[in-house]
Amino acid sequence: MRQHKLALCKSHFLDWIPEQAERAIQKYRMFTRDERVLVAVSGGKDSLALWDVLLKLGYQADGLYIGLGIDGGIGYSDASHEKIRQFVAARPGISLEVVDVEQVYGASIPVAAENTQRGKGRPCSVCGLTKRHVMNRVARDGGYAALATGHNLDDEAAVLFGNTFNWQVGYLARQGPVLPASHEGLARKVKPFCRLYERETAAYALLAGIDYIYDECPYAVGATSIYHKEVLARLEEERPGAKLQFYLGFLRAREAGVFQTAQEEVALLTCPTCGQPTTVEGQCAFCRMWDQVQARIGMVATL
Ligand code: Q46
Ligand code: ZN
Repeated sequence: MRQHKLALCKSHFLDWIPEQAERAIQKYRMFTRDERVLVAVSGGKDSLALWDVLLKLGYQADGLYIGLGIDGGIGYSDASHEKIRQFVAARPGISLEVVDVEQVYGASIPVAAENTQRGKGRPCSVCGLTKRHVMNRVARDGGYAALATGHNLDDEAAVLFGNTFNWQVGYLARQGPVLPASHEGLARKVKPFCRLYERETAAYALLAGIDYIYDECPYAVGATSIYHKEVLARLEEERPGAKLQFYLGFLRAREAGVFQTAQEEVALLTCPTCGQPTTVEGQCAFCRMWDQVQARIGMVATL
């Protein structure tokens, strides 16, 4: 790990990653051992490594898998789900909740995207909105204090780069390792791996014997975040530690209140249908979108 001028053997590395995660959990006050944490798992290395680490550290961590119904020619969702099943089977006693979007809402993500304005040929917006809603709902209904995602430093630095490049000060004000609960009953959102490089979480998964899906979601191809990651990788190549410095420097500036003026208080209302927060009067974006999808699909079915 050139950025830390540190080289570890397998057994020390397997201790070092949980130590780093523990330090982040403590430093940013993410959750305690008395609280229940819901880990959103996708079948990829980061989220499965995170779940493994939290269990090893003795946290009360349950998993949530959201079946998106994405095939993309590689059976992406089925393959991801299979990796998670294997992970759970190898750890008796752990708990996983599965929400299949098609079963619950009547259409897979790609089909929903084709049937709404929001999709416009790319399902990511529909997908993001749906995942956020489901994660909030399961965390709220299950009484979880925190919702943990496997975002790593590369993810966070890429988002930060995008937000800075476009001077999205409102987003900058909200970006961080912990997003406090914005609404009654909602869980805070936390990212215990936010200071770990992607290659470190990948190495951890490999060394810990965690089998994960190597393929990215087929719809991720061409995303601007991937382009931003490439730009940052070039910086990192020449200056080891550049990404970490960029992100930690931002967190310090944020802590010092640099973005405080941008933190305008948006009045949050409650969606009358699902009870989740929304900034608009009436139904939230999630409920409006799925009403539209279900109406369209229903129309097609009756033709
Ligand atoms: S899963 Fe969903 Fe991502 Fe696939 S459809 Fe797009 S948003 S790329 S994290
Ligand atoms: Zn709603």
